[in-house]
Amino acid sequence: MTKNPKTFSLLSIGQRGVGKTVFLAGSYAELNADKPHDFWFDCQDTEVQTNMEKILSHVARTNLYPPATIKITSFNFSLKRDNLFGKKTLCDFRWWDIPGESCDIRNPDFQEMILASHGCCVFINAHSLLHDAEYNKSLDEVFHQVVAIASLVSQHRIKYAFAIILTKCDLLEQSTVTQLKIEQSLQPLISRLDAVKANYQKFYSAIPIVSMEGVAALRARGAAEPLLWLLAELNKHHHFLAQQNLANGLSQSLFIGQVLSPQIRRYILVLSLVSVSLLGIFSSLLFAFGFFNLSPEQLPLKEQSQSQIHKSGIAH
Ligand SMILES: Nc1nc2c(ncn2[C@@H]2O[C@H](COP(=O)(O)OP(=O)(O)O)[C@@H](O)[C@H]2O)c(=O)[nH]1
Ligand SMILES: [Mg+2]
Repeated sequence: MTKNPKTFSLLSIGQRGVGKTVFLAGSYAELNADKPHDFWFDCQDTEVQTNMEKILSHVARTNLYPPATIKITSFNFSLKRDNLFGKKTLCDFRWWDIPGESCDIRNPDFQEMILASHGCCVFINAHSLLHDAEYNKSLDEVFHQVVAIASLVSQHRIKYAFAIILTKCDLLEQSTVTQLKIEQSLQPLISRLDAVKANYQKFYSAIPIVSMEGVAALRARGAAEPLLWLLAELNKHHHFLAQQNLANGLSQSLFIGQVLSPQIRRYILVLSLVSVSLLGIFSSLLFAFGFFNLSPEQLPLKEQSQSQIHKSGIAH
């Protein structure tokens, strides 16, 4: 057993219905499947565990996705690993599923959550991204929030990681053209993340319901990949730093040795968001005039494979 495994807080950003609960249930189902697995999640909270089991049995019974009424608002896990010497806790993590409407940077609770976090899952509905103009408009706000956090992180050299999770990819036709369209739609976010050298990775999530021998289940192959990647990144970077979240990273970089009051920390956060929004408007204009258009050869086609996760910190 590892003494004092690290605890990471993960923020999730994404509107209601984007697929956060299904993603969590899929990740849980994948890592807790019957077959022996290198890693698995242990719930520290019996209520959460009951809800997870409720979701999975709902799928098995009805062949349908869980209703929105089964909510997982906070999820405390331990990531465990089996090796020759027995079971080992690699790290603990706290996940907050924030309702879409609360993901507003003017909301003080949301500001506190951002400041207490070590990493972030950004959920984007891939199907709506390609087929729904209204959804695309609403994504501007999400992009601004993510870029604002990334700018703050980069200005203050705080270790932080973003998993950008494109949900419902099983609803899309699998083709290079589809992938190019996704890449193109995400370009306003990606180019700004690149500009501030953010540590991010894109993941294509597909968690359909499939029936095998008459029993329905979430097909969750690869579902846990984003969480494993995030935790591997955080584990790697926070090796020598005890529990550095965004808030104490800010305090350290701005006022060495001084503790920032919550109001000042929030003020810095809001200030950063406002400046990023202005920049966002400016870059949207550049897009509108075609300055950033990519040719197909410039677009990355392959994303990180599972094997890279094992090469990174967590597999050790
Ligand atoms: N086909 C498909 N549908 C999905 C997937 N993930 C979510 N959905 C659909 O999206 C709905 C909302 O998902 P949910 O996880 O409850 O959204 P949340 O509000 O972000 O927690 C579900 O009821 C499903 O109908 C997926 O991977 N594939
Ligand atoms: Mg939900």
